[in-house]
Formats: sequence, structure tokens, C-alpha cells
Amino acid sequence: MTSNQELLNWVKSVAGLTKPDRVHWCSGDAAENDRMAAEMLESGEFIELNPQSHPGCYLHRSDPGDVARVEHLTFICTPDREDAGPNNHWMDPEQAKAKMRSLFNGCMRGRTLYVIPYCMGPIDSPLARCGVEITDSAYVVANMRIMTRMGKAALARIEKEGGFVRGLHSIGELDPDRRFIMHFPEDLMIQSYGSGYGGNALLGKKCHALRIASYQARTEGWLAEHMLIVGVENPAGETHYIAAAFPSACGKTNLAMLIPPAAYKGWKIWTVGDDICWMHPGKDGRLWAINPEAGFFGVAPGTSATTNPNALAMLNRNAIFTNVGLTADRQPWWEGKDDNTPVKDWQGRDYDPDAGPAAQANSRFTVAVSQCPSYSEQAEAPRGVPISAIVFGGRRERLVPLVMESNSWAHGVLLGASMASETTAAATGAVGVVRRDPMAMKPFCGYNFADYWQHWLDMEQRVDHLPGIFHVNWFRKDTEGRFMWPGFGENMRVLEWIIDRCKGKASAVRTPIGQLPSVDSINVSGLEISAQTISDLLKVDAASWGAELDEIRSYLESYGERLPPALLSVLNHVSSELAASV
Ligand code: GTP
Ligand code: SPV
Ligand code: MN
Repeated sequence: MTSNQELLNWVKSVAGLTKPDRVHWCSGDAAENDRMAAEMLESGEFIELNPQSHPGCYLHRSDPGDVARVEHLTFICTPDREDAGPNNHWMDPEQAKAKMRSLFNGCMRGRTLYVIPYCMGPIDSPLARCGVEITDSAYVVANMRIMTRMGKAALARIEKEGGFVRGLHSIGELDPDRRFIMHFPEDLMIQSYGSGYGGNALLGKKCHALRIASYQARTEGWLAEHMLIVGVENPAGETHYIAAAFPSACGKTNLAMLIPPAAYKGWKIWTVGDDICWMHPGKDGRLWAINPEAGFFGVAPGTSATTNPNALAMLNRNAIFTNVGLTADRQPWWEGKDDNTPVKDWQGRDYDPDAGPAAQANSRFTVAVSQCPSYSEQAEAPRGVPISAIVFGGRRERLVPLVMESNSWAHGVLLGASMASETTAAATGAVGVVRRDPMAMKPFCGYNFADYWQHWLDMEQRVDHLPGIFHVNWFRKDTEGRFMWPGFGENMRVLEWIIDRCKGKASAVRTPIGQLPSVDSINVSGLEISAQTISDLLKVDAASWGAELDEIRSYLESYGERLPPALLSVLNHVSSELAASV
């Protein structure tokens, strides 16, 4: 099984507690995957999709009460509550371990315990980190095989290196009242019980690569972020890499694989990652990034030939669809899909348009990054890619302009820290409510945000050639409730301005809240948009911004004594400039 005694002992002790009928060490090879898929077809966990149109594709219907991340049941367990911070739910580690022990006791009776060794990041990258997830869900194994480098190679790396993050997962009874996602950063340990869905269950993703990794990154001097990584190549063959943090279901997957509009002949987009980015200071003084994941777990609804043709093109083979609808010819279907009609909804009921959508709002696809037509070979580069710009953004109907650039690194950290966005179906709870989601990490930072902002500020001392920091908003609406900016592929126009700013080329207007494009510095050739709309998208309304800054101030001040004074002083500076401008 393994020469790593610590791993062997841990698996033994977990098996002793959970009492499975069988223990299976995952190799990650194709034969194993085929065997498990056949078993899941037999058990009903997998439904085969049309083998002509979608070879190697399966539909999975989750428990209807288990369709998204559960932030209210997600805990950071550090001895000192203050280390988890106001941004996290906290539980005392000993109390949490006792609670989880009683839930896990005997929970795998009649089931198989799967041991999944995995590597987050290119297998030979010094920036990659390994973990082992123990789970009783075959569906989780199938997803982890796509989302991570799973199996023999990862185990070999663990045996060579020694250390690994320990993740223990059981679907339990899928009872929302017996569901907890616990993190023990000091022990590099995760325990998840009672959910089989996405970020709750695929422990390499949010639990390891964000919550545990962000904690490690702080002590080790790097950044683990909720960001896509995209390469933008211009007609001269020059590629700039951009890392962008948008909250869940706010456009990362779309931006990561956008297709440039017709006016951008000769430009190419290269996809490195769509959800998580680990950035390290490099020897050359730049920030270098890897995508720790090997797959996409992307939002299905809204994915169409107009919004995201690259996504559609990679979804016709070897993909898992979770909670989407089904057509008469057994193809997957979701709201916004260009063609076909559903006959079954996501719960397998006959589709009735009056009874709700065919696809659950947080229905998702799981597919290998390498299947994306815009896949970048650099996604496998052990040293990662150099980052030219960091972009923050949220879903804001009003106020926040299409794009702006920070006045300094510290001001950029403030732009990130004061991000807010309307909530989405990616987590259970209300949708469409504006909440603060600093750096898109509100659900994912494994420690106190105040310390996290200080860590971001400290990067200025660690990195000689820092990327520029920008803020975007694709989601402004007019008085009739229509999106003012066309978005999707047209976001290329904003990326061009961002890259030109990094090269010192494009012009900008300095305002108290940041540097905005002059109305004629966004390339709108071939785009039908009125000069008035562009000017509205780039307007700074001082009175409304005054109110926004007041809200930002009271939010930041709620972090109390730990709040970095430098952040407050940038805010004071912005406020006084704004007051002087009216
Ligand atoms: P997670 O995987 O949850 O972290 O989300 P994500 O940020 O990758 O979200 P994704 O790209 O899947 O976008 C989710 C939703 O935003 C979909 O409904 C998209 O259609 C919509 N969306 C993405 N880009 C744009 C845009 O530029 N404009 C508008 N109006 N909607 C967009
Ligand atoms: C998110 O919610 O930000 C996701 C989906 O990327 S999940 O993996 O379920 O967290
Ligand atoms: Mn995400």
C-alpha cells in the first residue's frame, strides 16, 4: 500500500473508527475509473449520458438537500478564537474533534473506504502540495480524479516528501443537521461529514487549496487565492498573465477561457486555471503562479455558445454533470443552453417549466482542464507563470465602475479588502444580497482577515516587481434592470486596457477612488455601445462613494485591534481626497 508509516497508521486508525467493509487505495488509473463508473451505474449514483453525443459522460443527482457549500456549517478550529477571526465560524479544536469522532464512529459500515492520495499543482512542481482524502463516496473519487493529480504519482511524491494534508470525509446520512466541514490548520487536517457536494466534499479544492493553504501561505510567505489565471497573447506574440478574484459564480470560469471579439484579430487567450491560484515570490522578483487544480468544477447554467463556447466544446466527453436536467436523447441540459429541451429535471422528475428550472441553480460540470480548447501548456510548468496584473471584482448593480486601477499596492489591498458582491447559489442561503467578500475569500480564508490583509500588505517588502492591482465590475445595470456592459468575450477590451496600463501605455484619469480609463481609452471598435453608457460605466459619483466609504470603514473597523493601521490610513487618504473633490 505505502511505505509512509504515518499514512498507513492514519488509514488504519480511521478504518478502526469508521468500520468500513472494505478499504481501497486509489491508483488513479483508467481501469479503476472504469470499474468504479460501472459500479456507480449499477447503484444509480451515475446515469449514463448519450454515448454518441457525450462519450464518457455521466449525470449525478445529489440529494436535493445537498446542492451547495454550507458556509454556516464550515468551521476554522484554532485554539485561539481570534486567530480564526470575525470572518470565520470558529469551534474549539478539542470540542470539534470530539464532535466529529462521534459522527464518524461506525459511519462506513457496509461501505468502502477509499484512500485518495492527491497532488495540488503540477506533480513535479516545488510549489505543489500533497494531501490524502479518505472518503466513502465513489462519486467523490471520480471527481477528485479529474480535479487533482490523483493516485500513484501523488502517493510516490508523498512517500518521498513525507508531509501531507489529512482529509477525512464521509457522506454520513446526508442529513443537514448532522453536517460539518471542520478545518484544523495547525494539524493540516480537514474533517467533513454529511455532504457529498462540491466544496464540502472534494477536500482538495476549497478546504485544502484555499483554507488550509492560505494558513500555510501566511507563515511561509506566499498567497493562496480564489483566483483564475489567464494568459493574454497579443498579435506580437507577447503573453501577459492575469490573476483575477471574483466571488463564487461571478465570472471566473468565463473570463479564464473567453474568446476575443472579432475586432481582436491575432489575440489569443490561454487558460491556466479558473478557481484557485497559488502565487509565490520568484527569484527574479516577480510573482509566479500555479493552478493547484487539474480540472474545472464549473457552473452549468448560463453556459452557452454565445457566453462560453470554449466550455461547451470541452463538455462533450469525459465529463461529470451534477444536478442538471436531461433531454429525451439523454443529453445534459441547463437553463441558457442553446438547443434541445429537457424532459427530466435535476431531481429526475418529469420537467414542468412551472415547477422550477430543469437544472439546479448551482448545478455543475466536472471536466479536465486539459480538455479546454484554450488550455495553456504552461498549466504544467513547474515554476508557474509570472503574473502581470491582479484583478478584483464583484457583482454590483450600481456604483462600482467597469474598471479602475489602484494608486499603489496598499491602495490595491484596500480595493481587495473592500470588495462586495451580490450573493449567488454557490452557497446555501439568500441570493442577491450585497455582502462584503474581501478578495473573494470570505468563505475561504483559513484565518483572521485582519492578519490576511497585513500579509497582503507585507508582499510589498517581499516582491520587487509587484503586479498592478485592478478592480472590475461586469454587472452594472441600468434603470430597466439590463446589464450595461455586454460582458463575456467583450471583457477582452478591459483586459487590453489593464495590460496596457501595466506596460505604461494606456491613459487613465486619477480619481480619489482609483485610476479610471479615459472614455476613449477603452477600445470599443466593433461594439455597439453608446458613448453615454461608456461614460456612465466610468463615472465616479462622489456622494454615493462617500456613503460606500463609510460602509467600508465600519466593516474594516469591525476587525478591531488587529486591523492593519496601514489599511486604515489608505482609507483615510481616499476619504479625504473624495471630500476635497466635491
Ligand atoms: P465559482 O466556480 O463558483 O467560483 O464561480 P465562477 O466565478 O467561476 O463563475 P462563472 O464563471 O461560472 O460565472 C457564473 C455566472 O456568471 C454564470 O451565470 C455566467 O453566465 C455569469 N457571467 C460570467 N461572466 C459574465 C459577464 O461578463 N457578464 C454577465 N452579465 N454575466 C457573466
Ligand atoms: C465556489 O463556490 O466558489 C466554487 C464551487 O468554486 S465549490 O467547489 O462547490 O465550492
Ligand atoms: Mn470558487
